[in-house]
Amino acid sequence: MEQYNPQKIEKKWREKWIRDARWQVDIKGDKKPYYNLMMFPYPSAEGLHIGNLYAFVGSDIHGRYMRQKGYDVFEPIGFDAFGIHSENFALKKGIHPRELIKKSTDNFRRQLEYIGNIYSWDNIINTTDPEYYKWTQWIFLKFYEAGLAYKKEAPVQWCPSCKTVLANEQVISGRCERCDSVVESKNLNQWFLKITDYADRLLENLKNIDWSEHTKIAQRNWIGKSTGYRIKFPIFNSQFSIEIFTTRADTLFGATYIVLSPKHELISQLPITNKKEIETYINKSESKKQTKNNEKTGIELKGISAINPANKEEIPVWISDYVVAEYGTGAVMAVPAHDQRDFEFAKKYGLPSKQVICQNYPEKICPVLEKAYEGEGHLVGSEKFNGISSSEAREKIGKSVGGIPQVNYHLRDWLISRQRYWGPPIPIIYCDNCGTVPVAEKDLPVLLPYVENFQPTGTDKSPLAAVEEFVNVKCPKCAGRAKRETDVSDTFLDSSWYFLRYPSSGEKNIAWDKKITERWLPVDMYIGGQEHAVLHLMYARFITMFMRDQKLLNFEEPFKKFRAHGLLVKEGSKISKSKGNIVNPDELFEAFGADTLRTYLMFLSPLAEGGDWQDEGIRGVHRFLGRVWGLVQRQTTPYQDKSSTGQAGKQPASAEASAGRQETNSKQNLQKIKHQTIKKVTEDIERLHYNTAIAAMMAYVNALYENEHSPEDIETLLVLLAPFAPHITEELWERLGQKGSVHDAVWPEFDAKITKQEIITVPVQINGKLRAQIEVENNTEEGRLIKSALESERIKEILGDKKPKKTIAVKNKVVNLVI
Ligand code: ANZ
Ligand code: ZN
Repeated sequence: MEQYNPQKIEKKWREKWIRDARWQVDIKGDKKPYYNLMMFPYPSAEGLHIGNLYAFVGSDIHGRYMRQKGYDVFEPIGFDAFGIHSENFALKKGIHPRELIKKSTDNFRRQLEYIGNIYSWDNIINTTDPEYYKWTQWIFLKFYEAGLAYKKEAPVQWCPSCKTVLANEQVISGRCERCDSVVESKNLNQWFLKITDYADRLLENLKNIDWSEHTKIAQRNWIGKSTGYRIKFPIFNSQFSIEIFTTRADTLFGATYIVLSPKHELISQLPITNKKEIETYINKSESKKQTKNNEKTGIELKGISAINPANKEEIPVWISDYVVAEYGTGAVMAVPAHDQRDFEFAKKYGLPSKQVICQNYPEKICPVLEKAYEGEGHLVGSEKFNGISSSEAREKIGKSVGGIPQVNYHLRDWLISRQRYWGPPIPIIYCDNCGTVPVAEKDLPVLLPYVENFQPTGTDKSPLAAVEEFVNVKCPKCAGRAKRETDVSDTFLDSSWYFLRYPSSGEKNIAWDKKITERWLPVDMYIGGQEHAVLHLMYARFITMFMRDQKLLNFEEPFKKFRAHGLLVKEGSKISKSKGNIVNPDELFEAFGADTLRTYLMFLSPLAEGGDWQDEGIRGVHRFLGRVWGLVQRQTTPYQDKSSTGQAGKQPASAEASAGRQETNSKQNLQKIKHQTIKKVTEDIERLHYNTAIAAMMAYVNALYENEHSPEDIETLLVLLAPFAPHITEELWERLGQKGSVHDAVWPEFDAKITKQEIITVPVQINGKLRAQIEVENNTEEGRLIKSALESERIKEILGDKKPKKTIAVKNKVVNLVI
């Protein structure tokens, strides 16, 4: 019998599929468009990470399934090739990023072709291609024209070793994600996009999109809407007052001191008596590196006091860097009894605390607090508000002191400028006469010049600032001497709109074609990493909403459905070079073939949970595909051959009399298993539980070996398995003499009458005595049997709170409990 040789058959189909542009959709003509998107990779020089493949295959199986369900599935791929990853790597290797990227993308493409996904290769994009970043710059201009792109001085996180500004997510516990240096704070002039204008819409729309719940929660938290009051605390004996923002106006009577951010502008104006000390503290806190240590420090502003507007008491004023300058009003009223940060601060500096919320009110005995009580309750120590519930008191107290209702968001404007080389230049020109002038659309792209020296300068200027031919330009307005902006935009901008470009990737004169976009977008299914739950997905939603407002799109949510996949790890730890546990896809293609790799990756666990790679495990899946191969071999080779394999089909002569009956039984049994398999595989693919879908197909293959079967029974298997193992199934389909392709075969339906589970009765014994009967589905697993037994009312009654010492179950027969 011919052995399963994945290298041979995969090569044959791979080459044919590339030659025929097999998976290319007809962008302008397809009738049942389905846009299946996966997060595009950053093409690293090391080649595709096995974790990329995990995600891509997970997405591809969904795409292939939808294809077999009759949709025209558009599954594009591209390269997110600008940015600091590529640039830093280029610096390390001393190779220009442009050369490096060329090599990396070629290698990536080769590997991506190997894996056998249904990519529409004609629509490939690369963010470093001027044909692409021309439109990234155009998007910036749209924001600029709308007044939503602006420049301001802002404190940024600065890595002294990478000599660059870092985005928040590049800072892990105060250190640079890449080089582990302690991050510093620095004031630089930066470009921002005004995403905060969209905060409420970004929040509200979450209700109407079908996304993984934890992704929505992450978005909600990032937006961080909070409602409260702005309340003024007059400074005793002066014309000044300090305005604070609080979400807990109900605790106003418990405010025992005020804390300002060290950057608060009032500090310099107040009649403070310890100015020197204060200055020292402020300087220290400004230069202080952000460290993991979050011990709060502070200092009192001597010579002044504030008046609590609720009870007119005089209270001290402090400064501390636990109060963020950019949030609320940059000042807080401290309520140590009901806010843990204030509690710790008060304890450290011996400041007073007063309890005003009591959690067990009617008794009127409030427990002494060992830490802040942050929950709800009823008011005490609050004069005429005593006894009111805390939720009700917020508004009553807030209003009584003239507080102004205020909604705040934690969301900040999006900082998009980078003082680096490897990105699209921001299309702005500075003219002495005309000021800031945007580059005209017809002059796009502003090409990124090829420079030998792309090293970061270590100053607040990008390497582009040293390129005279780039910097010096004529002003588009007055034709006078002017200079270009030398910052480039961040990669998050590149990736915030790539899905809009894919279907229109061939369009020269427009970012996206209206008709094409209406046909394919919004994206039907987006699968990607949970690590992008916040920034990338938020930015993509923002861009889409903005473009809708510009009347350039007719929808405002880009991704109808989003599912986060889990991480692939190896024996429990992250797969990384530094851990020395790299899994090299090329070696696996070589040893087992793409089909085995695909199926094994998906066999590990449900896609959302991520998987734990075990080197040994892949062999089992390889054997499974070998068995599928063997089935067709038996089918297509003459009868005598079959018996020599010693498998089904062999009939001992003495059993001839009962053979007929057995055969019908066997056939009925197989039909049932077949329909159950169709049902299981279909439902599991829909919820991305590919692992159990594969397990069901394994069981079905066993059943095919054990039971009399027809060629159609094998065909069903091939159609179900096709999304997982596209090459072997295509080969076997052909060998079964089928016309056409297994990938065009319609997804099978199951017969609900056949799949219906039979209910049986199983006795439950306690210490060997029959005590109850439970009704369960035929073939219920042992674990489930025991669970059902323990849940039965009768057994619960007998056991009381006793726990059985031992539980034994025999499938379809009996449950035994020993107490
Ligand atoms: C008094 C109080 C009493 C507070 C209490 C909480 C509990 P969110 O939900 O994040 O909006 N706060 C206000 N501005 C701040 C700033 N610039 N830096 C640090 N903290 C600030 O939180 C709002 C709460 O955080 C506010 O309500 C304020 O403390 C604090 F029992 O006011 B609260
Ligand atoms: Zn000018």
